[in-house]
Amino acid sequence: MGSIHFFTLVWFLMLLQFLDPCFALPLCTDSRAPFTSNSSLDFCPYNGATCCNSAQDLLLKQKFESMNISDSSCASLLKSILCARCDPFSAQLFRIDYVPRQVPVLCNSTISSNSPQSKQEITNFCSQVWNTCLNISMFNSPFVTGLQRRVGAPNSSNITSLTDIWQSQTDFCDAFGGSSDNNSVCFDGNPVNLTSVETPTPPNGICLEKMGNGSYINMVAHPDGSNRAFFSNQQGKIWLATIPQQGSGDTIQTDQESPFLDLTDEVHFDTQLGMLGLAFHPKFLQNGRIFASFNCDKSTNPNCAGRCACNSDVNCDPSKLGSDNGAQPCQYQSVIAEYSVNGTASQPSSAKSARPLEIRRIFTMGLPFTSNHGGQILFGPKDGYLYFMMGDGGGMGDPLNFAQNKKSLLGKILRFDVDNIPSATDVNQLGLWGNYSIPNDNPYVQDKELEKEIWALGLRNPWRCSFDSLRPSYFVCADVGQDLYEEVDLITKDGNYGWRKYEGPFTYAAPESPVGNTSAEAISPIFPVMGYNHSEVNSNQGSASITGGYFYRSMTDPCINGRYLYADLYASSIWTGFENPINSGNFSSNKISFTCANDSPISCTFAPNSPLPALSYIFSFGEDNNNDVYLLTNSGVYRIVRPSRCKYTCAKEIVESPGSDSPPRSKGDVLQDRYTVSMAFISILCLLIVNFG
Ligand SMILES: *[C@@H]1O[C@H](CO)[C@@H](O)[C@H](O)[C@H]1NC(C)=O
Ligand SMILES: *[C@@H]1O[C@H](CO)[C@@H](O)[C@H](O)[C@H]1NC(C)=O
Ligand SMILES: *[C@@H]1O[C@H](CO)[C@@H](O)[C@H](O)[C@H]1NC(C)=O
Ligand SMILES: *[C@@H]1O[C@H](CO)[C@@H](O)[C@H](O)[C@H]1NC(C)=O
Ligand SMILES: *[C@@H]1O[C@H](CO)[C@@H](O)[C@H](O)[C@H]1NC(C)=O
Ligand SMILES: *[C@@H]1O[C@H](CO)[C@@H](O)[C@H](O)[C@H]1NC(C)=O
Ligand SMILES: *[C@@H]1O[C@H](CO)[C@@H](O)[C@H](O)[C@H]1NC(C)=O
Ligand SMILES: *[C@@H]1O[C@H](CO)[C@@H](O)[C@H](O)[C@H]1NC(C)=O
Ligand SMILES: *[C@@H]1O[C@H](CO)[C@@H](O)[C@H](O)[C@H]1NC(C)=O
Ligand SMILES: *[C@@H]1O[C@H](CO)[C@@H](O)[C@H](O)[C@H]1NC(C)=O
Ligand SMILES: *[C@@H]1O[C@H](CO)[C@@H](O)[C@H](O)[C@H]1NC(C)=O
Ligand SMILES: CC(=O)N[C@H]1CO[C@H](CO)[C@@H](O)[C@@H]1O
Repeated sequence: MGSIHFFTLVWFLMLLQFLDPCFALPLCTDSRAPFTSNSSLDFCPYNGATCCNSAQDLLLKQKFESMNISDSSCASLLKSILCARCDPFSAQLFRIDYVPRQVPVLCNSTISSNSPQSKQEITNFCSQVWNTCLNISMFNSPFVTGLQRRVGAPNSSNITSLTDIWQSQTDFCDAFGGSSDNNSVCFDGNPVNLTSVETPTPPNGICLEKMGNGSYINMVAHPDGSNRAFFSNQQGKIWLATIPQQGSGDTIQTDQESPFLDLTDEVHFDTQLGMLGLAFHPKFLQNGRIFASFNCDKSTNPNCAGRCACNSDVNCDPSKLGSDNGAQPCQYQSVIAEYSVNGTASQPSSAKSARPLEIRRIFTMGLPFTSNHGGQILFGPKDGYLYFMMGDGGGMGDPLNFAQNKKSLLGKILRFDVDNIPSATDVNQLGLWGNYSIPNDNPYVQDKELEKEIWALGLRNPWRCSFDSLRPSYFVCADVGQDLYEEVDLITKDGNYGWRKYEGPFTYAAPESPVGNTSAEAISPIFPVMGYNHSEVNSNQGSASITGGYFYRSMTDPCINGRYLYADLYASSIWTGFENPINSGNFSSNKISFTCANDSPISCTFAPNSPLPALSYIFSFGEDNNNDVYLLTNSGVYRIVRPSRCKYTCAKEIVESPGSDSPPRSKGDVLQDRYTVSMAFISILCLLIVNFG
C-alpha cells in the first residue's frame, strides 16, 4: 500500500473515531483503554471497542453458567450485569474513581425529563432486577456484598436469592443502585450509549490578571488546602507564596531572598535542563516528604551518577552517540530526589522552609542527549504512586527508537511506589534505577525482559500532564511533536501513544534509524484526543511546542468550566477542549482569545502590534486549591479571572454589582457551588445522554 493510501486510511479511521461517540476514552476497570476486537465476543454482547478479550468473555460465561439461574428473565438481567465488565465504559460503571464495586451501578431512578425534546421515562433498572430476581436462587450471587444486609444474611457461595440477603428493594437499591452522577454513567441493562448534546457556544475569551513578575516552571497548591502554593523556577529554587483573593488587587507574595528550598547547587540549568518537577507526598501533612525532579551534571557533581539510558540492553553504544552541544552522552542525568520539612517547624503545614539535605535519591538515569526528557512528577490522586514523565531523550525523530522500546525508560510515563523503599541489595537485584519499588499492577511487572517502571509508552516529550480534579481517571498529557503536530493524550495503563511510528495521527518516518524499527502492524497506537498542526501557529513548520494544562474546574469563569486548557509555548496561543458527549473522551477544541483585566494587580495590557507573543513563552499551567488556573510564563504569573473583568460576556457568570466586595468564601462554599452548578449541568446532559437503551 502506498503511503498516500495509508495516510488516507488513517484519516478515514480517525473520522470514524470521531463519528462514533462510543469509541474514544472510555476506560476499563483495570485502567487500560478498551481495545477494538475484530470479531464480536461469543458470550457478551460487545463488538468493536470492548474491555474483554475472548478469554475474559469465556470466564464470564463460565461464571454465569455456574450461577445456574433457572428463571430466564432473571438470567438475562444477570448476564447483562456480568457483561458490564466488557463495556468500554466499565471504569465509569464500576466507579473506579471512587470505591470500586463488584456490581456496576444499577440505574435506580426513573428520570422524568423536564427538557421538552426528551419527555421520556428511563427504566428503573435496579427495581427491575429486584422485581425479576427477588425469589430466584443463584449460586455465587454477586449481590452478597454490601451494607444494609438482612441480619444473618449468608456471606457467599450458598444458593441465595435476593430476599435471602436483602430486606427490601430500598435496601437493595441503596446498595447497588445509583444514578448518573459524579460525571459517571449508570447501567441500565444495555451497553452504555452516550449521545451527543448540542455544543454550547464557545467561550468568548479568557480574562487574565497578572499576579507576579517571576518566571516559574511549576506551581503546586499547598497540600493543606490553604490559599498558598509553591512556585519553582528552572534554576532550582522553590518559593512558598500566598495567593491573594480575586479582586483584592494584591499580587503573589514571595520573599525572593528566602526560598522554601534552594537546589541551585545541585541543578544543572540550560535551555531544556533544570528543575522540571516538584511534588508533595499525598501524606505530606503527616510525613513532610517533598520530591524534586531535576537534571544534574555528572562532570561537575559527584553525587550525580546513574546508569546510562544508552546501554547494551537497548543496543545503544554511548561511544557512538557523539557529543551533543558539547555534552557527552550521559553527562547530564535526570534525577528525582527526596527532601523533608522535618525539624523546620512544629507541623509540616506550618513549615516555611525545607531542609536542604537530600533525604534519598529516588531515581537517577543518564541522558543520551540534552533535550526531550519531560521531567514532571505527579502523585496519582487515586493510587498514591509517583508518575514521572520522561521524553524520548532527544535526537531528531528518536533515532534509537527508545519510545517504542519497552526495555528503555525513555519516551515513557513511569510509575513508582515511593512508600516501600527496598534495600540497596534488592535495588541491584531487581535492576531498578533507584530507591523505589514497583507497584504490582504496573503493566510489565511479570516480564523479566521489560522495564517494570513503565506505565505508558510511545511519547516524545510529555510536557505537562494533569489529573482531572473531578475525574481522577482522566490523566491527560500534552506531548510535544516533531515536525507537524502537537498532541494531547488521555493516558491509560499500557497505552501506546505511537511515537515514533506516529506523530499525532500521522505516520512518521524517522530520518535516521541506526537501531530498531517498529512496524505499524506491531502496535495499536492510541491517537490524540486534541491537538493542533504546526501550521496553525506558525507558517514555518517547526517551532511549535505544546504546553498541557488542566480541566478547568473553577466556577470563576463558568463558561470554560469543564473544558481542558492547553497552549503553545512559543506562539502564546491558548485552546479549550470541549468533551461531547461528556465522559466520552471525544473532544473538539477551539483556539481562544485572551486579554488582561484593566484592574490587573500588575499592569499587563498587551500591545496589539507587538512582535512578541502577548504572554511571551507559556511554560506551564498551575491550579490552586480553589481550582483556579494560572499560566506560568516567562513574563510572569497570570490567573484566569471572571470574564466580565475583561468585558467578555459569559451568560452563566453572576456579575456582582461593582464595589460590593463579596465576603471571603471558604473552600467548602466554592466546592459546593462547583458541585451544584456541575450537577445541574450534568443532570441536563444525562437526561439527554444516558440510558435510552
Ligand atoms: C482477527 O480475526 C481472525 C479470525 O477471525 C484471527 O485469525 C486474527 O488473529 C484476528 N486478529 C486479531 C488482531 O485479533
Ligand atoms: C441447576 O438448577 C436445576 C434446577 O433449576 C437443578 O436441577 C440442577 O441440579 C442445578 N445444578 C446444579 C449444579 O446445582
Ligand atoms: C416470593 O416469595 C415470597 C415468600 O417466599 C412470596 O410471598 C412472594 O409472593 C414471592 N414473590 C414472587 C414474585 O414470586
Ligand atoms: C459473614 O462474615 C462476617 C465477617 O466476614 C461475619 O462476621 C458473619 O458472622 C458472617 N455471617 C454469616 C452468616 O456467616
Ligand atoms: C438511587 O440510589 C442512590 C444511591 O444509593 C440514592 O441516593 C437515591 O435516593 C436512589 N434513588 C432512587 C429513586 O431510588
Ligand atoms: C460521588 O462522589 C462522592 C465524593 O465526591 C462520593 O462520596 C460518592 O460515593 C460518589 N457517589 C457515587 C455514586 O459514586
Ligand atoms: C444510541 O442512542 C442513539 C439515540 O438514542 C440511537 O440512535 C443509537 O442507535 C444508539 N446506539 C446503539 C449502539 O445502541
Ligand atoms: C512587576 O514589574 C512591573 C514592571 O517592571 C513593576 O511595575 C511592578 O512593581 C512589579 N511587581 C512586582 C510585584 O514585583
Ligand atoms: C518526618 O517526620 C514524620 C513524622 O514524625 C516521620 O514519619 C518521617 O519518617 C520523618 N521523615 C524524615 C525524613 O525524617
Ligand atoms: C539510592 O539511595 C542511596 C542513598 O540515598 C544513593 O546513594 C543511591 O545513589 C540511590 N540509588 C540511585 C540509583 O539513585
Ligand atoms: C528502519 O526502517 C527504515 C525505513 O522504514 C529503513 O530505512 C531503516 O534502514 C530501518 N532500520 C533498521 C535498523 O532496520
Ligand atoms: C452448600 C453450602 O455451601 N452450604 C454452606 C452454606 O453456608 C453455611 C454457613 O454460612 C455453611 O455451613 C454451609 O456448609
